[in-house]
Amino acid sequence: MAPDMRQVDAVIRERLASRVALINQISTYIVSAGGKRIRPRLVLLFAQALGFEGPERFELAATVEFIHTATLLHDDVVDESSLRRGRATSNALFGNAASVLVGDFLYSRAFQMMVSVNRMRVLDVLADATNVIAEGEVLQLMNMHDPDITVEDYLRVIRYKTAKLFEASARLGAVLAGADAALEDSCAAYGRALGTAFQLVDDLLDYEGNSDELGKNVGDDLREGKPTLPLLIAMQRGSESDRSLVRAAIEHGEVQRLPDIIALVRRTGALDATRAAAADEADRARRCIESLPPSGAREALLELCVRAVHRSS
Ligand code: GRG
Repeated sequence: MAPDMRQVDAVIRERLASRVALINQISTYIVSAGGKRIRPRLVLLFAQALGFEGPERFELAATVEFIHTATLLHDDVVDESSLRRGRATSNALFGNAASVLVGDFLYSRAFQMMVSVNRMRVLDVLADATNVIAEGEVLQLMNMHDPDITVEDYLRVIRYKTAKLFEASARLGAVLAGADAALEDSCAAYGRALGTAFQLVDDLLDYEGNSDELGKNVGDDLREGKPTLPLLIAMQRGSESDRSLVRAAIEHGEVQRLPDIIALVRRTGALDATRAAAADEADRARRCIESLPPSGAREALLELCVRAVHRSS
């Protein structure tokens, strides 16, 4: 994929340009820090798997990366995060106002780019996706500091805030290739399941991971009182005193209890159970693309299912 990803990077660089110096400075800062570029890969791989080779694939791959980057800029402000992609966050360096506004620039530039592709279905998919992502963030805000949310409530948040953009990216590859509705839906279902697996692992790495490898601070979810699956499972499986510990940590964001909570999510098998849930989602994703014709792109999509579950960054 390397040559294709270079083309995407070229579109990203070209489309970052603004007449306003601070926009160039901040957007280049965050984009040049890299990132895994998973969402653009999904656009390219589905387009390729279904035989589409037009240049619109690069434009849309860059578009979903811009939307992703805009959400990261906004999310780091909302979460008051200080580390992202191994560097100080944009909000830590340039302030909240500049970060939010440059996020707005990237988000609206993404809309200019999707319009340039001149297909109503593309607008439909991305307008819907960005709206759902915003709903996911607001739902998450409503769940903050609430230890009584259900696993279904949690899954709804991650399907909206994370899996939706994976779903849209996969669907766009199919849209470009002119796939029929059933095939488009299978590609989208792959993206949704992969994105869910990806966020489940994100949430377990917040307890199990290493800040250097992850490029962001571990323990941030606990500091914010986010009731993620490892904590929900630890409460289900733990003793009365374990439950009290987790409830208090979620209610008050008690990050000083992080070592105890890490020990607890390990001892109760909550981290293993979260990874098993991610593996189930990855299996679901795999099944969605079984009927695609064999190709290098299909192999790469299958490989992504393995990597989403076993990643450490
Ligand atoms: C601007 C549409 C819009 C919405 C704003 C703040 C917000 C509403 C949404 C945030 C959604 C969000 C950040 C979800 C988490 C997604 C996630 C797992 C991010 C990390 O993705 P990686 O690991 O990042 O792919 P890299 O750095 O590799 O690109």
